[in-house]
Amino acid sequence: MFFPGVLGPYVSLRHSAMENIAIARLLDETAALLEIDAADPFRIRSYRRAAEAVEQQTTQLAGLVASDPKQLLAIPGIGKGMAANICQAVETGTIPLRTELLAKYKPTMLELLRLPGMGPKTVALVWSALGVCDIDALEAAAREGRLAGLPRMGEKFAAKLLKGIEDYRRNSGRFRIDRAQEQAERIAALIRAFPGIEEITPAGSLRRGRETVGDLDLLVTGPACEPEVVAAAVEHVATLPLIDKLLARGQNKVSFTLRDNFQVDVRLLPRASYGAALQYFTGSKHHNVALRQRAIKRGLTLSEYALLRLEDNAIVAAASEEEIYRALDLDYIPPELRENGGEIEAAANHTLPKLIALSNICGDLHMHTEATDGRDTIRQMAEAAMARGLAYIAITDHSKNLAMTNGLDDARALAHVKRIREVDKEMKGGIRVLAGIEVDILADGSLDLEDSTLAEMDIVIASVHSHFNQTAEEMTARVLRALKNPHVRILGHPTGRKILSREPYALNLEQVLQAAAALGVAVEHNASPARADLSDLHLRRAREIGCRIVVNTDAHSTEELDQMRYGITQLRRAWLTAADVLNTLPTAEALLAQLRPKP
Ligand code: DGT
Ligand code: CA
Ligand code: CA
Ligand code: ZN
Repeated sequence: MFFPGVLGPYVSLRHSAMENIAIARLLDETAALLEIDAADPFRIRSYRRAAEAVEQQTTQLAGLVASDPKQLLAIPGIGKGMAANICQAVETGTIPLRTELLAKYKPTMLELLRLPGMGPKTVALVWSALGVCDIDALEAAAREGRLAGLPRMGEKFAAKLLKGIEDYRRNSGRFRIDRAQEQAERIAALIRAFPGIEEITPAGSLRRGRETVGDLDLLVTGPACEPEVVAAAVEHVATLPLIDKLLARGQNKVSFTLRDNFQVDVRLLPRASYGAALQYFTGSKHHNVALRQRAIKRGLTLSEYALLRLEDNAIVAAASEEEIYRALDLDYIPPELRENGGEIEAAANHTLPKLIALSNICGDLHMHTEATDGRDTIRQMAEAAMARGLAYIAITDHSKNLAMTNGLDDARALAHVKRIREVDKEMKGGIRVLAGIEVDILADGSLDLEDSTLAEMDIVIASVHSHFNQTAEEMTARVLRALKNPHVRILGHPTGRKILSREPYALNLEQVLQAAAALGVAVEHNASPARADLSDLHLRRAREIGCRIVVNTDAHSTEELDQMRYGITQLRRAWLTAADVLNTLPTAEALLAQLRPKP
């Protein structure tokens, strides 16, 4: 059974031609092979984007290819070249570029790029020298000492790689919050096509703002409770075009996976019990256990359907979370706090903090431009930040030690400051553009640029980008030495971790935070979902110690300025308020006055 207007007449093609999901898989595989081939990132992205656009289509593209291929161009993200690729895919079962690249590489090699120390060149090398093309084979080669014969792949490299493989395996099956968020938005857009849907809300770990998400829980509600309508809605969800494998399908629940094995659980609920369901499925499990115990003490029982009175099963609250918390004599607890970390006690005592919100942020002090590894110009970054309502930004490109980013030497850094000051004038007060630098902390803790250069900057962020293998003593001494340089005003991404791909470097963070607080150096929370550096616990500790805290996007393009939202989520998980974060101050002057004074 299917519904006219939802799946339309193309359903019949499913048996005779290539499905959208298969076309998407070919495009995505081509993107993977291009990545191994170290191709232009924009080209790689165009294939990825095309794959996403294709799998999102509700009409089967094979039909269009047969009848009117020009219509492919109407799909956002599909240009002439991509349309030709889609036609080839439908007609021949492959894409010429993919075939060409498959002569050199295997798609499984993409996974190897996720491991520490494995760039495209190294991946290509272990393939050509040892025939290694997947993680199991690479692990065996490292264990058996077979990597030792290859350049720059000695014992130390093998040990680090084996540790990296272990971390990777432990993390696999989890997805970064930004990926989960993007998938949630795409799926919600498709579900919304069904008439009568009112709300689609992510629950679970995504709603709580965890750094990674195991599976996506989506709650869907509408006014109708008639069984036929619910059944039709379930059918709509169970036949969404981007479903790879349908795992389960019940009366009001559909579970499936996407192409990358990401699992999605969709639950359809009547409006009357939406609040109870949202509360239940947002979790966390530990928060819910504690909440249920509180209910029982009050003669109530809490389930995913309602908060009921035990004695007569009368409904006390069900439609909204607010009324459920209120009925339990609690202030409303924001999802980010629901980890059973003292939030229930605080809600009972009316001492929950007023958490920071995105709208409190007035500035962003860490971003890159085309001068180094960013994509856009100073002017474009300034305009984009202004459009997002910011009052000030700092342009902070890399220094020369990061050669692969085309980092700035002293002369280029000074010329860059000049250009930043020009753009600041061009913006005519619409937004303040501060001159800054993200200067590398070298292996010995000295900085990568002359003090006289740093003296020209409004904002100096010092960051570690190399020699991650130092011992905790070396690394701690290194960072402490950098903080002592009086020009340093912010410590960038303090632990160096990358979510799901790189552990923090060995570092006595407690000592570093203490020193930063004493010296008046602000510590950054890096909002990039790839970093989320500091963690929520570290941020709580930083506040306790009395560190000044800033939250920055580290944007490498105008769009990445939107990453601020993930940073705010993390700050909220750390119980921080607007007053705890410096770049909530309304003007650049107010902010600069709170940073370590310039020497
Ligand atoms: P994840 O998916 O590993 O990132 O973490 P969550 O928190 O999204 O966990 P998930 O998807 O297993 O379940 C979503 C929420 O549903 C969870 O936070 C609390 C609630 N829940 C699910 N199963 C149970 C259960 O067996 N007991 C309790 N108390 N709550 C549950
Ligand atoms: Ca989940
Ligand atoms: Ca789940
Ligand atoms: Zn950095």
